[in-house]
Amino acid sequence: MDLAAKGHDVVAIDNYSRRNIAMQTSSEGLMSNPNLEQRAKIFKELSGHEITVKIGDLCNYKFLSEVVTEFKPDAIVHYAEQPSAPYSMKGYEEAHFTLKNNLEVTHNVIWAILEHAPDCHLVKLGTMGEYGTPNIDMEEGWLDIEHKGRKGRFLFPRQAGSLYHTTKVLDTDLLWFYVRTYNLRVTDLMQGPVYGLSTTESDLDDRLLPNFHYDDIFGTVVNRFLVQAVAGVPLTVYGKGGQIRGYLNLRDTLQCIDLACNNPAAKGELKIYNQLTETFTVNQLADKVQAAGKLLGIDVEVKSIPNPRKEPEEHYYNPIYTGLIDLGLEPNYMTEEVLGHMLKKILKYKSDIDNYKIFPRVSWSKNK
Ligand code: USQ
Repeated sequence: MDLAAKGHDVVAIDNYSRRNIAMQTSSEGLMSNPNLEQRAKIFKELSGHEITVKIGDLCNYKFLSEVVTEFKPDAIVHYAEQPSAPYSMKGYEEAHFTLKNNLEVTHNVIWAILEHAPDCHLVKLGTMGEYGTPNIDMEEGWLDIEHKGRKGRFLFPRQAGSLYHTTKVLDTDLLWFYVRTYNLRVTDLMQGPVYGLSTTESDLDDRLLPNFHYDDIFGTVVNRFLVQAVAGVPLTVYGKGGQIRGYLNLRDTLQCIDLACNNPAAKGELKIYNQLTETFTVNQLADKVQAAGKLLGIDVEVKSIPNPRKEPEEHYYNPIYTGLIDLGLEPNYMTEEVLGHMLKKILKYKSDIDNYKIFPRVSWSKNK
């Protein structure tokens, strides 16, 4: 919707994979969303902008080839992956699906570009989680190394903390291989956990709201904490709560996609940006949500629970994230006002909150 509103011709492809997984795992979002075709229709009625919708699976190379051949895109924004770390750690079936789906889709997108739209720029959603939590500064994708008196430039070392994050590491390797071998043009966005529940376009009508998850499978931590605050459930800090990540507002993800599309990589170039606007520990997030709640008269409790994940709970974390700012990103920071605005919106849907979805149902250690 954001790209269409900016005057681009947009085709949106979906196979409802996340909706299906959400249904199978009782992880549906707080607000029920009409399907993509209905949303495109609502958006057209309200804004006048047309979005072409294709329902199909990008693992089906024939389907993808037909869309790319017909549309001849200047850019493909590739979000078509199973995005949940907990889901990928649930058991064999979930791990296998995540690995197969994420790599196959990425490989198919690469080949559809090579065969049918060789000048097309691929904007690929990666994740900050590819780097893990190294004890050195996280550069934007690349690291200059001096070894035994010689120098070289390499992909920054990656050591992910879930199978989902590992598929993104494998994606990066695939992309880099095809970039240097077949002159593909790629921008890989290393995104941190996103929070937020509205954008300029979704503000037109609640039926255009993004999928707002607060469950342990698809919900990211800030969204989860805000719903927990409204539900009167103590905020679920995993372990010591010293885990640091780089966060960004949903609105800023749209800016980043726009900036990436408008500043395409050259042929044979892999651009990598660290996509975050500020870093916090989980404890700091809990404090922020507590403070925002207080302003609205909501008494928010915080409680550490055993960490279902295998991750360092106290660690060094210093990502570099100047690339997108240099291109013009204007961050929307996690202020009390922003969190308060979200809380007010969630309050409207308070009676729909299902506490069963809140507590962790997947452990990194016991389901393998
Ligand atoms: N956490 C809690 N309590 C909760 C939920 C999470 O303490 O109730 C902690 C987690 O243990 C973790 C941190 O908060 O240390 C962030 O967790 P998250 O669930 O918000 O994010 P994560 O699982 O890492 O994944 C999300 C997206 C994923 C994206 C990633 C960016 O689901 O698609 O790739 O954020 S990053 O984390 O930088 O890898």
